[in-house]
Amino acid sequence: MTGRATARASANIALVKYWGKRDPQLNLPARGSFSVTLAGLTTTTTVTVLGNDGEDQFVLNGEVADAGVLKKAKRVLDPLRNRAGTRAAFQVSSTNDFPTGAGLASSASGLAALAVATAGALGLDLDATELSRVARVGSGSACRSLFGGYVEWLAGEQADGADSYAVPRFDADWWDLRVVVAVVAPGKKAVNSTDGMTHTKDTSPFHEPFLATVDGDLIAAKAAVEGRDLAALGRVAERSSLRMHAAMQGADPALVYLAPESWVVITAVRKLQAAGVPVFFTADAGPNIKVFTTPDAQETVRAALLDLPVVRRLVAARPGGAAERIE
Ligand code: 2P0
Repeated sequence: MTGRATARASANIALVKYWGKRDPQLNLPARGSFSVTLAGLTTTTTVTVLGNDGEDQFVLNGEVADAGVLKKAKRVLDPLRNRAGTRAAFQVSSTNDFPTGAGLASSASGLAALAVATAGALGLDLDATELSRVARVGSGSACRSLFGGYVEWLAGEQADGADSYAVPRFDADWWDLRVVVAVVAPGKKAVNSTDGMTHTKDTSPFHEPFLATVDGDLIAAKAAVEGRDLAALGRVAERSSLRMHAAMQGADPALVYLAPESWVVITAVRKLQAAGVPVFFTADAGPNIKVFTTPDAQETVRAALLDLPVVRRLVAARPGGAAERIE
């Protein structure tokens, strides 16, 4: 059996955060989450089915990938190999066009592109929902990158994960928001998300209270996007992010992803809000701050952020499309 396919997928940023699993093996989340897929920040992946049963090879950005990357990739490759009824090894070549160190998770776009390309190379005819389930096992947030625009990941209840996949709620052009990532501290994060979630669940007395807020935030966030209400979406996104960080910081030992520089940016965003500028922030498992605004206010927001000595650079993004096979 031989075959080859190339796919492309974009990163996403959660407006209602995923932080906690009901099943770490299958990446089944404790609650749902809601994100926007970003145009431009993409991973392009080519998968070739090798005609033997040797080892999988994975080249990431032109270099042989480390064991951690291969381990995550196998969580996508192995189930698809089984479904196709083959023992053939894969050669994978994956390239991120991300600005490095922007704190935009490449695992989401990476595992989503890998799922689409591998299914294509094997000749498996899987729809986007099925590919979303497959990508989820590689990295939870990757299931959201199968779709464009504003996307909800359903937590589901079933033990096998059949009902835990992403659903597109609004197209990218429903609401033309702008995203400005304020890069304050490039570099690899100290604790990866998988370990951070486990540690938070095991030791933070604030984890359950955080989870208890998620279902209500999902309803509020979808209503805000439906009404194109930036102030309402900002309220949900900011509280979801800060409550997630409160849960992390309640872990023992504490998990602190935000830096002093992060708070300088957050304070500047609050100042803009007080001056009537339509803008809000969110932060993930790292110190960089993602700032959302409107096309009209984008220049005002960019100028204010560039004025801050802690900001090393800005990365611009906007809502984008679904993962797709390109070859
Ligand atoms: C999110 N994050 O909703 C949250 C907010 C980071 C903070 O999803 O263990 O790389 O592979 O399922 O998907 C990052 O976690 O973790 C993430 P795994 P993943 O975007």
